[in-house]
Amino acid sequence: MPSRRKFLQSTLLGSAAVLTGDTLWARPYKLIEQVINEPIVISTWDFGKAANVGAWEVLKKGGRAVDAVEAGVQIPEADETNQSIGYGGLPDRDGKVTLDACIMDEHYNCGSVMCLEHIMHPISVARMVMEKTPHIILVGDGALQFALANGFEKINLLTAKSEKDWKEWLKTAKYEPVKNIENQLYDKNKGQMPGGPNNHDTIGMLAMDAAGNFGGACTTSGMAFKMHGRVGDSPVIGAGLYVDNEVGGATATGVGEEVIRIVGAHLIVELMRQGYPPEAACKEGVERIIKRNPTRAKEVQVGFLAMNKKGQFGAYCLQKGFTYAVKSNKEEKIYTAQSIY
Ligand code: SD4
Repeated sequence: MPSRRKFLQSTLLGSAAVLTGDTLWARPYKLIEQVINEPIVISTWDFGKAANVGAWEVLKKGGRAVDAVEAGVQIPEADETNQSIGYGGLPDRDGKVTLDACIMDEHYNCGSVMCLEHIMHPISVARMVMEKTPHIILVGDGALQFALANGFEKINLLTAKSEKDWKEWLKTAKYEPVKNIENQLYDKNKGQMPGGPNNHDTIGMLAMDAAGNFGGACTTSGMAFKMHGRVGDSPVIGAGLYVDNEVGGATATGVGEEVIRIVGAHLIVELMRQGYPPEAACKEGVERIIKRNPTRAKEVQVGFLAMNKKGQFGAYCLQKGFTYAVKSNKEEKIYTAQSIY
């Protein structure tokens, strides 16, 4: 008599179901089968447009996706007018600018730095952790010592503007992240930051190169005026960023605590593995956050961005206002993500 396992294997083989050990996983969506090798880069927020240009320089020459994302996110890291990433980022409540970043390549290699001070390009330190150490994560002083030992320059990341904003914040010292702009100096009446409307958040970037391989990077100064030592989702592999070269990649922006709880980026990649289109996978991630705490979900912003191996991309967020930038041979565009609220 055929065993139960053999019976299931023979009857379900044609219906895109797989048998793993004794567990049967039925896939409700069509699997991604065709891979189109066209380079493309996508990244969070409207400032992602300039970052994508940096990545495209690598992609258009047939370079690797991981090189492209590193080069791309270095642009906002060095931009002192961007107060949520790298140099010029808003400090923690003690006045220290602490940076978080991570990177992944097409072989599940990953590197991350957390709470790193004094270094302009945390993404490149994360890459060095990935390539030159037996580890994945270095934090705080250990990360700084590693960076300095490898030739990175020690600089002051706190610009006069960010110091002024921090001193202003100290007058009330209220930690109340504002939706879309996790900065307590956002002027709700004017609808903009004191420094202008473009002070958004973290950059998460995903690229597919001409060989069809994926890379991803995520870098941030984290939530403005956070507790010293606080680390968000951005440098946490699987939360702020995940790349699986069989499936695609995902990245997150917004209040990191909510993203970590559901291991957001990994969840979205796994949903795409099951056949969810990128936008549907991102929506499912956002709904998971709502399910956990509907009241909290109304108060904060979280946005997810994802791309699959076909080069299809999509995003979803809790609150209106999350934008993302796309660059490929076909288009260079900023999209507004759909939102729940
Ligand atoms: C963090 N996710 O540190 C980052 C910050 C961010 O929108 O993306 N804010 O939690």
